[in-house]
Amino acid sequence: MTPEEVEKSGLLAIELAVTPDELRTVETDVLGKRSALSGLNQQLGRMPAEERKDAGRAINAVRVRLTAALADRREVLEADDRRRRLEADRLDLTEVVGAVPRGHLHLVDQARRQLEDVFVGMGYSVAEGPEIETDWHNFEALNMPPAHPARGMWDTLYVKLGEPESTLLRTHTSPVQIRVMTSQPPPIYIVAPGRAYRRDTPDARHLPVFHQIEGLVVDRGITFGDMAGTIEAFTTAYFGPGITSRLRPSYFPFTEPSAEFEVTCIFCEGKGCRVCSQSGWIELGGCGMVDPNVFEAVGIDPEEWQGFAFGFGIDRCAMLRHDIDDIRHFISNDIRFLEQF
Ligand code: 2NL
Repeated sequence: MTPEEVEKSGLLAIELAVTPDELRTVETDVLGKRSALSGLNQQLGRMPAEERKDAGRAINAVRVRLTAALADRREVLEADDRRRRLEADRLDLTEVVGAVPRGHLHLVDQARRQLEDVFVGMGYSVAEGPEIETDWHNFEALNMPPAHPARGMWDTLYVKLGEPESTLLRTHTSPVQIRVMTSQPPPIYIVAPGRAYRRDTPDARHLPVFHQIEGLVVDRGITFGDMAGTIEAFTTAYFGPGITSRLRPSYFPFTEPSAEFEVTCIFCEGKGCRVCSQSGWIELGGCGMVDPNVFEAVGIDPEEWQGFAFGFGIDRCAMLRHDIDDIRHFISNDIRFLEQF
């Protein structure tokens, strides 16, 4: 083979290699010890001296060009190879995977927070206390001595601890207010939201565990009018404009005078319907001026301080606002119900 032929076939082989691996084999074939090029070099020795120089230069030039061609081809093939690997490894960051599904607060907790917000907006603080209580905090301090007939208003769940019937699950959140009054001086503006317990058989309107929020104000010169205005303000803030409140006389051992408060029926907006028995009003909770006996029990002078208190069910509030017909939905753990709110 002539140097030109060696070059031509070498360049062709280089061009035909399609991977860096193949090119390495071609390199050995084209430039290695057993290559045609090396063969030409070996022939040099048998040449006449005057031809040897030119022939040697020609062979060397072929080696230089083949080496350059190999380097060029290697660069192209390695770039190709890199691009293919990157393409295969690429993370598609544009892929839409959707939001991670998140839960949310139970409707009763949402209602509790909204009610807290309404009262905090009126300058109240939120107070908390234990759910297991003493008879004194739950009953006696609230003007219900042992054997008082009013205790029959609550079906109490007792805890087997200490003297019989001395420890119980609180039947309302009033003991929280008793604790606040025995631990800090007036003026007091608080709401006490939380769980309360009664020995009830579950039905559409009752559960043995329910949620209550009670409010307590103790200050100088507090009147029944302040109470009515506070209840009116909270009703409109929570249920919306157009919903107002009214009071009707009632009885509680811990308030005197006492009242029940009602709100405009949210289903018929006061026109009268089946839900409100055509009255246009729905009963929500109770309220009244703190009985002087309660103040005496906690060591507050009823001549100097006056106050009002009120209480209502958080569950019932949420049921009214969202048209829920059975309190047991709240604890049935049916995700289809819970997800609606
Ligand atoms: C109702 C009625 C009421 C109170 C709760 C109260 C608390 C203290 C002193 C006096 Cl420490 N009163 N709380 C007063 C009147 C009514 O709740 O129907 N709740 C669901």
